[in-house]
Amino acid sequence: MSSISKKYGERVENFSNKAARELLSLIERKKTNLSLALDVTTKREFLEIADKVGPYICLLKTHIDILVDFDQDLIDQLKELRAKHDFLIFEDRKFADIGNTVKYQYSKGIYKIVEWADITNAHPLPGDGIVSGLKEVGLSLGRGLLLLAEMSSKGSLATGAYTEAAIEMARRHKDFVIGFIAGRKLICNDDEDFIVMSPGVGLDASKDGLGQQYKTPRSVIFENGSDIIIVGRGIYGKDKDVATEAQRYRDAGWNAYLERLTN
Ligand code: BMP
Repeated sequence: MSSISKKYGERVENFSNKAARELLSLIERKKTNLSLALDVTTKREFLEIADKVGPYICLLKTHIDILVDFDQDLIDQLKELRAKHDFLIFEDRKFADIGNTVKYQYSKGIYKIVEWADITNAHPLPGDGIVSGLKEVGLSLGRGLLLLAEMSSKGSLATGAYTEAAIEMARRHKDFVIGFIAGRKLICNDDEDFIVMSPGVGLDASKDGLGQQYKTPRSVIFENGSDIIIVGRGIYGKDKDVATEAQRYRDAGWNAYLERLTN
């Protein structure tokens, strides 16, 4: 049976990677395929929103380098929220350099991403070395990697042969590459499984002023067969009650998945 008609929990056995197994189990147990893209720039806002939205998400997606007052205490508190609300952490670092460099960017510097992020991502652009470099530091800690096979922004060059090459790269590193950033299910074979996460999801807007393009949760999960919706400003935009909006996206994402299972 293709993963498209399987329950999240039934797919755990398709993965050897610890982060992938934990994520699929968590989605099944918590009944949410919503990931929050928490793009705010102060520690106070970051922790406040994470605490309010935590109950409704499977994955908290960070851009740790946009925080103006980043410190180790932020990471300690983020880990506490991770345990309190039962979610995993995805640092959307979009690595894009040679293997030797990304290895250090992943594990050293100020952020030491590999120490706290269950999942991170990379552009396949530099070739297989980028995956090998990240794998050297991440795999033994049980981390997982997503490849950016497509992007949600207008005019993205990640299409066609590039997307196909990203799929082939993932196949060569199945122990560490757990899936893709893409707008749709990319592989529908019965015998291989990758987790697809889709950004560019919104219920109220179709675009922002800077090239972002939005689809609805139903279009992404039910029509396109993706697994996780990534939502940012749709949840914490101006005048929004973040917990109410998070529940709205959680319900929309989960109902679209249930609709897919029964069709
Ligand atoms: P928003 O829902 O506010 O548009 O945020 C989308 C988030 O997903 C941002 O953090 C952005 O960096 C990320 N993202 C994206 O929008 N498109 C992509 O193709 C890949 C991304 O990581």
